Amino acid sequence: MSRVEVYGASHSPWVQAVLLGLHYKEIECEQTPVPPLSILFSSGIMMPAARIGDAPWGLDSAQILQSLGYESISKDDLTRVARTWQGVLHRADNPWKFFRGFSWLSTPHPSIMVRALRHILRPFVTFYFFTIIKLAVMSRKSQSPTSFTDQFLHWEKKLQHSESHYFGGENPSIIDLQLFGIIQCHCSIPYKPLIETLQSDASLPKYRAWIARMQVTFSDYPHLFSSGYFQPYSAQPVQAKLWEKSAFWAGTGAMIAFFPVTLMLIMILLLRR
Ligand SMILES: N[C@@H](CCC(=O)N[C@@H](CS)C(=O)NCC(=O)O)C(=O)O
Repeated sequence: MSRVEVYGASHSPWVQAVLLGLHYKEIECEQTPVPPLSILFSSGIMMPAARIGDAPWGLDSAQILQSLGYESISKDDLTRVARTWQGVLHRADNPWKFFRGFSWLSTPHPSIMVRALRHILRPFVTFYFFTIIKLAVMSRKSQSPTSFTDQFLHWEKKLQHSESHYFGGENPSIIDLQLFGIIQCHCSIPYKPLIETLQSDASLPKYRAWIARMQVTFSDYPHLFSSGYFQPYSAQPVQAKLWEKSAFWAGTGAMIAFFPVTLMLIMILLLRR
């Protein structure tokens, strides 16, 4: 396989789906948490984006996974997967937890200068996502569901009528990768009531068993945030080093100090969406 580059942070469910898909197929990738300029000008902050060899950057996790060899899934399945994402909006309830969660993300790269620059710039992406999540919560469109269980029941029922290991049969499909990506997103900045629903709600036994199977399959995957919340428990992803976190907070401080500029850039990106 040619060189694969992925832009995106592992807090995003859709970036997770791509990283999980690459990991399952044992394809190495170079991941960057800040958008390369060519992406910033064409599609803004939208993640994931991926480039395989010399092909242009591609957007959309399902499309990217298809270009990696996964079979396409129906529109209906895509919509039903996306419904399990609703509670994720709670991640911005507590701004401190939100920013701290982003500060923990490590961004592997052999060059210390590149790593430092990424950590200094990453707070901008964090501010951007904080803003769009807050806007989504405010615009009643993406209201949080009253019950956190309902969004998973469709998939629970599917598992009750299936003997297979995965939704995809013998191998994970795009459905497995996206659903499990959403679980990783829930666990990366946990909203306690939601995680507790997934961990212990009596109507989701099969879904939990599927999570456990996925955890075994992806036991050596480096972005497994769910490992601390579901069986079989294992270590959480490696956090950024202290100096890297400090660079992140220095970048955050600079963006607060120049808040009018930060806000103007966020507005420009929001308006061209
Ligand atoms: N259907 C897309 C969804 C991608 C998406 O919504 N990404 C979010 C991050 S989780 C994003 O980058 N949003 C930025 C924006 O809307 O400007 C996929 O599967 O890749």
